[in-house]
Amino acid sequence: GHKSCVLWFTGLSGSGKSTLANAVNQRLFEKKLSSYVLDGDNVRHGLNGDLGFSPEDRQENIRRIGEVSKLFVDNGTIVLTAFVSPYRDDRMIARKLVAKEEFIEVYVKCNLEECENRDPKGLYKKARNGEIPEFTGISAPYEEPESPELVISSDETSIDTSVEQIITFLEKKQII
Ligand code: GGZ
Repeated sequence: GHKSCVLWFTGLSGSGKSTLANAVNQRLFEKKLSSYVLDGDNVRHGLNGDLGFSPEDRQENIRRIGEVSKLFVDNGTIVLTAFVSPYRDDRMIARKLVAKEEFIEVYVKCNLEECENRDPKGLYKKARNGEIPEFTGISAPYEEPESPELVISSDETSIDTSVEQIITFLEKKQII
């Protein structure tokens, strides 16, 4: 058996949150553990399709994701969320919805220059051209976590090593 928890990935667009969350999810699946990834692909298009990127909409985005995460935790699932979640207060709202030991904030730390170089969807380029307003890191803030449970420096660490770091943390905390 295992305990359920929320692995809350936060970081800039292009920092590697979804990639890492999906890689950890795969490892948990191989261990026959129940887990699920929430990210922009399955949440922003559906449940939160009515929300944009103003500070108010981002807060509502994160609040709903926090509530959905709580439902998954109630179900005994390890939930991995991959959202920019740039505001400290909003992450705190999500944190407070579950028990203290059930919320694991994972800061996927990657310098802006590297994210901008990667620019997998060409969004930074558009943001620089003024085509996307309020773009995190360019024209909207990213508030770094002050005391995340885990920091992954994705510009210095391979995905495999990062996955190991997270799995080892979960084992140490006797979640898995
Ligand atoms: C930041 C934006 C924006 C703006 C569209 N600012 O690399 P991506 O594409 O896949 O990740 C980004 C994603 C951010 O959505 P989140 O739900 O994670 O944001 S938040 O937690 O702040 O609510 C990016 C894309 O959507 N995107 N416009 N203005 N990212």
